[in-house]
Amino acid sequence: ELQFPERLNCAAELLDRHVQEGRGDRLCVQADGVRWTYAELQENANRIAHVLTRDMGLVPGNRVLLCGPNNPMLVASWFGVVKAGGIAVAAMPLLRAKELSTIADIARISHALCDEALRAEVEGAQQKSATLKTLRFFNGRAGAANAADALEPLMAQASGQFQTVDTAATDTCLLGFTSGTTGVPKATMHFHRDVMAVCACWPPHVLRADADDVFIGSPPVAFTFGLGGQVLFPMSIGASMVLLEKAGPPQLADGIECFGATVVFTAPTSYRVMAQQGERLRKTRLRKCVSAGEALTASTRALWKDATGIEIIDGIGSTEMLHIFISHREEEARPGATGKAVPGYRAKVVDDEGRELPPGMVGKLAVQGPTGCRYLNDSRQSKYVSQGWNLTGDAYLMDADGYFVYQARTDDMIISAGYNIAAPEVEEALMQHAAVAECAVIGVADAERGQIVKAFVVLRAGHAAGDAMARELQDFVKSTVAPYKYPRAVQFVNQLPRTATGKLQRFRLHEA
Ligand code: 3SK
Repeated sequence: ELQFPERLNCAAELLDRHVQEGRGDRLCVQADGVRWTYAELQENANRIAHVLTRDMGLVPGNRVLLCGPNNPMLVASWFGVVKAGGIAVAAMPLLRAKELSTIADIARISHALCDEALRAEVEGAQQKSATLKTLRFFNGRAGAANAADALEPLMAQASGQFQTVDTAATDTCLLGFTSGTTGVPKATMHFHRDVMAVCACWPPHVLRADADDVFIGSPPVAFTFGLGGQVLFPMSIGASMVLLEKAGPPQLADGIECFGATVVFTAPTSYRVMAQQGERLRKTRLRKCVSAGEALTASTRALWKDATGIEIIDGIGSTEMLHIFISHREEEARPGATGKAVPGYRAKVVDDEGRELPPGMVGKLAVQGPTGCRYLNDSRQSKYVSQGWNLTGDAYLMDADGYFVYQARTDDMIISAGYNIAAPEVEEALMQHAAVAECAVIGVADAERGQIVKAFVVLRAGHAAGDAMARELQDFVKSTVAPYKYPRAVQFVNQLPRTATGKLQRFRLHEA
């Protein structure tokens, strides 16, 4: 059982503590043209905290929109807000004005610190929002840097010393928005103590990085996978982070090499593409590779291991739980399984009534631990938390050794003529075909079978869509998995609908 003092500010723990304990000159943040020590990040965060309280009228408990690609000023702003006792609400950098104003109104956001690159969308959001009033922009180039609402000139007039606000361990410090795979965004509240709890569970027990590690990754800091993996976890051990504004597979591979990164956080899709650069990556300092955000198939795990020699550390987390709750150490990897409950968490598979199912049976994943779902004013809370357990929306089975094996999202289980068919299993089968670049499988209504399996397929260059290819893929699936699972309908598409975090939006395929 984790114990935290009643008074706790996670920014004091993750940032101030290093400076106070003599580690201020250790490298903390790297990005293109930037190298900040812990003391420099603290000084920037302190100046921002002054601007927020002195110039922008922030009082503890106010919610602050943070908007920008992953860069040092975004991270300094996050710490500035939390040091000032505010609540950080980081938004995905690709969101448009309408989506930002929805978030602002759901979370009653009053202030915003945003990258100049996103000015138009943020100003558009302010016009639509009932609550968002006070904006400042950072990273303005040339003329914009002198604008009246530019952050840096105000920071230059502020002290680099700031007494971090004394907060309760149970005060909210961040609101994480779910990425909207189902449409309407939900805000999840997390306390200072939750931030420290996720730093105390998965990183020391599973990741086992050390202070000399250099963390890098692709998820935006606005996604709690990215916030934890690229900011909170390195800082909890005095290690350093590399922030990439663009982190597609080519930039991520370049970043790993150029910055000497040793720990990477990204999603399976990115590992599949980067595997083509295995020879080059074998010559870098990379030693730990974490995958989450979508299910890691056994074939992607094997592809990466063959290419780089590194066993991926798989995991599943959720914005509701803040970070990863099922995972495994690299030496305990079991291809096809996500792993076991992370120390500190408990997990089980339950039926529709919440009764625990025996090993081998597919049901709903239920999780309990030091973090959990607290939706802000949302009736969906009672759907996510039932009998004290968080129901993540994933269908899993637990094997006899306690490994959890992903089946599908609970809404991705296709029931066709009485057969339970997990969409990801059919996707994995299709992905083995040389012509398939990407695919997604859903169930669609069918008068005869209740539902049939339908595949949306993006073909690799050089392969032609058409009936002959559809038949070839159907026969191929029949030859690799139980024939009843084959896609009776195949639609060829140019791309699949994904959220800004790269998650497949299946509900949009149902509309296609
Ligand atoms: O597995 C995920 O998608 C996830 C979501 C939020 C935070 C962390 C993780 C790994």
